[in-house]
Amino acid sequence: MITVIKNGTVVTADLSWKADVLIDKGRIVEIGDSLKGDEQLDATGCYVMPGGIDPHTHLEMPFMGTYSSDDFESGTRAALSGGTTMVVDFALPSPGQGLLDALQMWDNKSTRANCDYSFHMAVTWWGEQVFNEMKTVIEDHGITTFKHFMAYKGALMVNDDEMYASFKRLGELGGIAMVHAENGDVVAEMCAKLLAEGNTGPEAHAYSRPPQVEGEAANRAIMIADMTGVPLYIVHVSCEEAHEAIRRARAQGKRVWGEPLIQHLTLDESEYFNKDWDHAARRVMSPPFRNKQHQDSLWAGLMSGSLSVVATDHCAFTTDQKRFGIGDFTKIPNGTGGLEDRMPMLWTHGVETGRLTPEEFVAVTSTNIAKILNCYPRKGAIRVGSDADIVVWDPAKTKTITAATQQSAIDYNVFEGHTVKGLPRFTLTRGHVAVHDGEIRTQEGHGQFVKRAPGTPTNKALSKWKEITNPRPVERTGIPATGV
Ligand code: DUC
Ligand code: ZN
Ligand code: ZN
Ligand code: ZN
Repeated sequence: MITVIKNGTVVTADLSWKADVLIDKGRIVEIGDSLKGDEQLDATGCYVMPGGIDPHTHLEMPFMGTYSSDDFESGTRAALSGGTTMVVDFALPSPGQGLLDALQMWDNKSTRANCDYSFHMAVTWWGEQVFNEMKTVIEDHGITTFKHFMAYKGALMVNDDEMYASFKRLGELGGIAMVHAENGDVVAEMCAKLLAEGNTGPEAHAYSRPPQVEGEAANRAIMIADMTGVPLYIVHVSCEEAHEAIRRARAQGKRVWGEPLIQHLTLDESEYFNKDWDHAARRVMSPPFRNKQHQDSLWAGLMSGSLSVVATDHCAFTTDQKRFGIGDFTKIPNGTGGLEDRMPMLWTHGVETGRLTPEEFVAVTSTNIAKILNCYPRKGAIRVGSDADIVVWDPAKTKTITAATQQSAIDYNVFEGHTVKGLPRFTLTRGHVAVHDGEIRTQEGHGQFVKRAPGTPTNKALSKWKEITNPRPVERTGIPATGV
């Protein structure tokens, strides 16, 4: 069956023009005027854009004594409902577990996906097995991006020696290093002090992770990436301190990308104060929500290009799961959802406000991500030959976000009560119409794994460190005898 999207305006990261789009066997086969197909989707008044790619999700992830509650089925259904057609989830070995073993677990879970997906790998410990398996993961499995937790001490955190060794290996293999940038040692100290002083509520989570711990870690990771020649992607950039480090690095020619989340762009720290316990705990995530100045910094980063993409870090826990932390904020599972709302919230607060053009919206929600992760133009493009992962976006459609009608499996929504303008009329995943004018028609298991090749970007612009990495002993005479 040949599908045609008629009468819309195609919007890519470069330009917009009126055209019909013809789809056959899951791919875009023609873009032009007056095209005909067996199935016709009316895009009058709509933008025809590359489907969103969420580069950062945690579906059915074992974490903080429980599992995140959206799995690959509900998570990708939520994604498609909101115009996102690909997710990139983190395969997370527990410390001591092999990378390939963890990958097998993620392969098993992901068979239920409704849309295409890829994986990043997490490096939660370091040793010969990880060193060896990295090569297999990159070259045989097409997973080229490896995240390092600089926080979660005693659990997922890696130390600087481990991070240095891992970055070096990734640099040699053509991979990309990613970091969760927070100084885990300092966070652990602050948590212990806050608890000892009787600060047990969810607001103490925010006190325990100030912007400085994020800025410090971002700077440290940038320097280690520079020394090892590996490109660096910093996840969930939430504050000016981390953004400043990224701006400076990029201005110096370093290959560093920053990823803010839709939550940090639109919600602020007031969510933790003067609210009931459940309200605040449901918004506990790391890094925490910040004040308006930090939000302004993140928006400025998207507008100027110093921040490259927008993600969700979708990691959804129910209210009952959040209540594990009553009496001790350090036991509240960290994480918030956003997969269904990222595109409408960014359109509403970005494009409707005039901060972003529709083309820039496409860049930060899709095209830039596909390019950085090396799956462009199969993904992130409206182009002949590309996968027909498409969202037909109705800029006039509005709704008020509520958990009552969401696809996510949890019992609340951090954007509850927010009105959005700009929503999908149709979402297509490899040609299959998964959202049809508000009706969800997803197919469990339709999603396929997207393999990615290593090697395109490098972080080798600077030469200074290389001089130091070629150490030569100094020829000397007159060395004093030892032991005298
Ligand atoms: N932060 C969260 O809030 N949840 C999952 C992991 C993370 O880094
Ligand atoms: Zn993180
Ligand atoms: Zn995350
Ligand atoms: Zn179909």
